[in-house]
Amino acid sequence: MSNSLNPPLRNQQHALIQKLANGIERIWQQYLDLSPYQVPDDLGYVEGYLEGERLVIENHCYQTPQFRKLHLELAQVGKGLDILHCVMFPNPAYALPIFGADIVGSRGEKAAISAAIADLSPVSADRSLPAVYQAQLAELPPLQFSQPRGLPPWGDIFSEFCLFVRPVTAEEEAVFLERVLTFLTIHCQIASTATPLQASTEVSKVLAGQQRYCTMQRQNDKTRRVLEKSFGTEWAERYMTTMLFDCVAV
Ligand code: BLA
Repeated sequence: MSNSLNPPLRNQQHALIQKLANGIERIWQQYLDLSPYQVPDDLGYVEGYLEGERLVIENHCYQTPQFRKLHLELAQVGKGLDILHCVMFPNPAYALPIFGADIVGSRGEKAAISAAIADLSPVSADRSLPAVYQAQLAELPPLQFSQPRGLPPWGDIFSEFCLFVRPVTAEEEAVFLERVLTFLTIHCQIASTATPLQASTEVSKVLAGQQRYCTMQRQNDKTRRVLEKSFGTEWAERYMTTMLFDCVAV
């Protein structure tokens, strides 16, 4: 993981983002057999300026036998807005949910996280999680946040365990962090012993579920607008379809 030895962006980001990024990579290394993943040409590290707002994006990608692509992205807009984006795309031969997380926050005097979301999202046709996930997630104690947030219309891809909040104290940030790392640990433990599907009809169903997830995520206008402001419409579309939410054809 040579690029995590010298992470220029990470060290400047909101503390919650730094902690989550480090925690994600630690758990990936602990449970998964990571290999390098070839990021599309020119999309590993990108900077854009278009409307005067500087956007810097740093991508960290890996693959494993169970995961087609592990993607951790750190981004910074202007001087103040920090973003963490993480998605684990399973190899479609494994009937595994999609782990996803997004944190959007500002730094400095008025440091605040406006959105913190994490989920293990189902991809099966009936939109339920595999029984082993359902059982382990249902065991976790329910959490209380003072400012829970409502999902946008495309958010029906998320599970009943989805955490979407505006954490307003250091304690709420810590509770969010801990729960996300618990989701991730459960996921990596289950995935690392999962067996692949044999029937191609089953694999096609998983792909269709992953495709639906990507189609819905690409409808996030808030993400799209940030990318468009610095890189333009075409680039934003390409980035959302090839880097953030790319999907193999069914
Ligand atoms: C919200 N995502 C947002 C917001 C911004 C971004 C600016 C609005 C913050 C707010 O409402 O307070 C921006 N997120 C980005 C950018 C990138 C990014 C620019 O990842 C990448 C360069 N988004 C994801 C993933 C999930 C996700 C994996 O990328 C969930 C697993 C969710 N982000 C998500 C949701 C919202 C959001 C649900 C709120 C959208 C809304 O309220 O309309």
